[in-house]
Amino acid sequence: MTSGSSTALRVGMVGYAFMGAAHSQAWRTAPRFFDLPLAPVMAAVAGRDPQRVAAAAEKLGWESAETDWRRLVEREDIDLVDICTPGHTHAEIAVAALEAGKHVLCEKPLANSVAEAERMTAAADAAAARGVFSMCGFSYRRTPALALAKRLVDSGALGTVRHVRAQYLQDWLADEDAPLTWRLDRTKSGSGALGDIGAHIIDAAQWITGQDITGVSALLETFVKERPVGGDFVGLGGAGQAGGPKGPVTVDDAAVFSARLDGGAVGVFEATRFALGRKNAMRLELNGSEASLAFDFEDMNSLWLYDAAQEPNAGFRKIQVTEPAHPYTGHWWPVGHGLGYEHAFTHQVVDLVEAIAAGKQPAPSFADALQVQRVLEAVEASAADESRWTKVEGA
Ligand code: SOE
Repeated sequence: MTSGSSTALRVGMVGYAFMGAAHSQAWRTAPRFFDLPLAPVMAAVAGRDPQRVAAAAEKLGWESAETDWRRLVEREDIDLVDICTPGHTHAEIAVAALEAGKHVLCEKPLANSVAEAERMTAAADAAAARGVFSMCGFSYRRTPALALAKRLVDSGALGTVRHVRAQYLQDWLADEDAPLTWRLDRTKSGSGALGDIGAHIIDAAQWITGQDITGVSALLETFVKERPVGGDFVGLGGAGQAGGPKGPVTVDDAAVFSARLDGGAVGVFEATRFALGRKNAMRLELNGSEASLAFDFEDMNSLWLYDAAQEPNAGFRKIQVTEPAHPYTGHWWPVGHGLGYEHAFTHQVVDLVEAIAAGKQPAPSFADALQVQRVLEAVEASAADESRWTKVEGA
């Protein structure tokens, strides 16, 4: 289905804000550091505002701009649609793109409800049977230290995993005057900290342990119930107009839950954008019968390992995940120079392009992301009645 050069993969991206910039960087950089079997071409970016999308195309390096995502889906020269828009638009764009024969990369969380995610998964499964593939952008899977953690767990180094301790802590909403952006509007984002960053730790925990969450006991809290409408939008929050009009926050500010996993592990999960001083502390600690692992994204080039047999008295050992033997790192800078936030997005593109070229389903599939969506929904159901243990649908 590729047009133009036989090895080209022509990409159309929808949305060009924070995630759009991260994905643009990935599409541009991946072929410069990795030998890819198909050559990504940054063919078009779509957004509603003509001036802003044209400026974004220029700045981020896209060949053309469209003011309606439907044009990307219709364009015969587009092979893959990359969805970087708020959650409420994912299902419609993804299903239309897959039905039009385009591969799809869709930002997380996959959708705003299980029903939407099921529809997307059905479209993805039907498309995969025709050689058209889809992936959900749980980018942290491609952080070298977490990919190494997965490798270690798969090798049996931890033995049986018994405890999962997962946190995702940020602080960009701690200012009560931060403006009411789409991430605080349930009709657009689906949920708050839970879906935005909790989804990442749910996916990481399930993927690394190979165990699915089967039930949860949860609570959600919204600390700041109203926020300024308008104001200077900077980064993810920025300064709202104190004293000006306010609107309701309709999502959670913090999500906390305990969980059972189907391999026998128990888990504790916490997601908040109110943890002052924590900028992007995506943390995971696993305790197995033979060893423990610990990771904190704020020190993302390190993975901590405690092996009970080898180092009973030495405590945790730091693995500097910057060596050529480690996942992805050998393609970058000489030993020890380290990587950053954006590299996981580049690795995501690499893995996606390789899977498409090989005619294989990339991971995480929409079905994997649907399982995360089911956990999100179970957390909300449990939190609605805090005393209730809630089984994850299908578990
Ligand atoms: C905001 O909390 C955010 O940008 C998330 O939406 C991303 O998925 C995460 O990678 C960084 O934080």
